[in-house]
Amino acid sequence: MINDVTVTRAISERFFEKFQSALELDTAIVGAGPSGLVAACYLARAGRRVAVFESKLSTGGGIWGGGMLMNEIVVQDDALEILDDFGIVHRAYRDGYHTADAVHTAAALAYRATEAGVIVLNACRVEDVLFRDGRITGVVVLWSPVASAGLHVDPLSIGARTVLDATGHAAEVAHVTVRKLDAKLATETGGIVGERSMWAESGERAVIEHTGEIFPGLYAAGMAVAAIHGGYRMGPIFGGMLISGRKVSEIIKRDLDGAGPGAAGSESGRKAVPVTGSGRS
Ligand code: 48H
Repeated sequence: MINDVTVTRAISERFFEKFQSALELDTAIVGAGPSGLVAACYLARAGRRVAVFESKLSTGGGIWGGGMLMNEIVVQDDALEILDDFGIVHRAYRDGYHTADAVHTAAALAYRATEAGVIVLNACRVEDVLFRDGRITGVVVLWSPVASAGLHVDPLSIGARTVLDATGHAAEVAHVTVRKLDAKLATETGGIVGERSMWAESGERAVIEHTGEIFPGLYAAGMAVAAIHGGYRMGPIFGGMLISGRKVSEIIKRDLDGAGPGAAGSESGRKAVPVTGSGRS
């Protein structure tokens, strides 16, 4: 016999267990695209407490549609070990080029990340950051349907020792950090340089190279890196996104352990210039 109220009780109790365990994190990841899910999975496998906040209902970001809605993705040699690590089936195409089914890839990334213990809060939009003593110390969230309905509802705060902007082309966390805190980022100009046109070879290289901390406590991976640092776009080749996700997980792990230049929880400012004032976010 099924009791309808028990179903409601089960969902609400289990959901709030999950939500409560996401209130104080080692890493808050904004965006459940390929770079965010790969970073989340490796951090969780290394024992870190990680949650991913995704404004859409589905995870996977830009993977599902492959290129122009042809649902295959291309991956280069360097990223094959990540595909293998996630159990993603791939096929050799020509020298150095491999393909994978986009739906299978999106599903496998979400499966492996959640299997590793990553909490995913979907339909949950990050609209602001927490800022204390010169560092980003968390994110401010609101349910996406509430945000898009324009309801006057206050958001809630999530504490995190490190925050990852994996929001893709929009680089939303970096934008809010610059806009609201007058922050100087660790970029060539100190601001958000803006994404350039299509040039896959250069774009992939630059995304991987510039993946890392952009402001104390705030890191960027994936397409957000191209937007922040002024890299070229690369179309539906996804190796750079996966490698960028893995690279940022290594950097964050090092910083959480206190071994890196931007040691999480410390006040070191790395290349970024801390904003003045005591914080107003
Ligand atoms: C919560 C948010 C918010 C927010 C956005 O776009 P993505 O797939 O990101 P990446 O960087 O992992 O992968 C990029 C890739 O998909 C791509 O677009 C490529 C390779 N393009 C090349 C080209 O030339 O165009 O995923 C980002 C995710 C999405 O699911 C968004 O919904 C989500 O972030 N998101 N989630 N709060 N404020 N903003």
